[in-house]
Amino acid sequence: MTVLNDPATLDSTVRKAVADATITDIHTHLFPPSHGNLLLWNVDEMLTYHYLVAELFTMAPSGLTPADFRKMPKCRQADLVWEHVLLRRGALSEAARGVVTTLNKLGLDIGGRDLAGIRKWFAQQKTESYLVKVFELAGLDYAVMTNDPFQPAEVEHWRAGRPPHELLKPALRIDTLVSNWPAAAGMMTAAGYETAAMLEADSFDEARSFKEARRFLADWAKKIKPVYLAVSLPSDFAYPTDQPRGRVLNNVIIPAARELHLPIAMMIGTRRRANPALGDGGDAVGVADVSAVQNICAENPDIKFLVTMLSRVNQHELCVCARKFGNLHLFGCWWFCNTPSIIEEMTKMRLELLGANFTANHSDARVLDLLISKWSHTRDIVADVLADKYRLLFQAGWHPTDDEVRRSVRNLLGGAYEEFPAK
Ligand code: FIX
Ligand code: ZN
Repeated sequence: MTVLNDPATLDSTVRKAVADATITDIHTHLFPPSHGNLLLWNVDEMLTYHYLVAELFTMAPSGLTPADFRKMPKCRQADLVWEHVLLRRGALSEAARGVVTTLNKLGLDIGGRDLAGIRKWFAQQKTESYLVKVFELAGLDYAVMTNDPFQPAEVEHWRAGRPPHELLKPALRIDTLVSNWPAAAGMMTAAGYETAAMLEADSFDEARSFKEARRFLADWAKKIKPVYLAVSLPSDFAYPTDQPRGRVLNNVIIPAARELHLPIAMMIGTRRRANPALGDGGDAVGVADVSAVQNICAENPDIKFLVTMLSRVNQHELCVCARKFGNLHLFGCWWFCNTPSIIEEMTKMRLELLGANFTANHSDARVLDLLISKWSHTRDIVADVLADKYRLLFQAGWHPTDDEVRRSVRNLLGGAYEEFPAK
């Protein structure tokens, strides 16, 4: 343990601690290689990431429709993004820079703009060893997946009962159960659980359906061993509420979390399908009501909630809310907030209001390779923000030790998340 007695050493120690820190990525959409083509990787997958497809349609030739685009082979889709978003408009968006950073850190000559050569390099990679290489370059110990028991393509892979992958931990995603009961009931019934298609408040059928839905979650938890239950919620999410969503939360999700000793991750603020033609890229953001988070935390003090919100507007109120509830852990700069200016602002504000007791970011990566750029960009911002906070602390008279610095850095990048369930 060394006390850092001069500002220059403190600055370099902070920056090195962030650069060297092992990161735990607590929310992604990645899959193990055993899930076959559900694991997306390579340059064409990066170029057709839905963030970039949405950008393409803000600048594409007017004759190109999303429906025509979807019918094209992936490499043709990637060509269009490459041409319009990167070459013609100069790759200035965060999503475009992500592809550039990733290729550069993989050692490819992106400056040469040789897409054919880059494709050749990817064609030579083998999935398993490439996955390990990407995790090493990004500096991750493991990433948490999004595993949806209501997606038949995913269920099929879990049925095969293959051993877990050491770099990827499961999270049980329950959006359908929470927000589309009729669809969830149909699938649970088909899988042998006695769930009525329509909910009728306080009826015998409802009580039995909820019991069966809890059994469904318990069976899935046993099968995949998730680290948390996860749900995304729209910007009009309210709690408490008599709506079916409120009854499912109170009678299925919260009791299941209690029984299974699992935190509930809530990602709040979507406006799904604002432009359905764009698929995943067609979702938008709305300002949500933080009192829903406050109420759910207050009413369920024994349940741990991991929360992120999509609207920048909600971030300050959410930080204040997290100061009031030890069962609330803030994580990530979600989706449209995962841009340098907003990550910087959110990380500063969270540090000022919460200390090093939140998770600065998650990647949300759907394409494996993008772990590299998403974490490289986040590391740079966290290093700048922390270096400045430590400078001010030093000026105030506190001389941190190198151990203290490393501990705070790790807390922001996965340590606080790992400690949260046991708190
Ligand atoms: O709901 C979610 O988990 C979102 O992160 C995704 O649905 C979204 O499409 C995404 O990829 C955001 O980064
Ligand atoms: Zn996500």
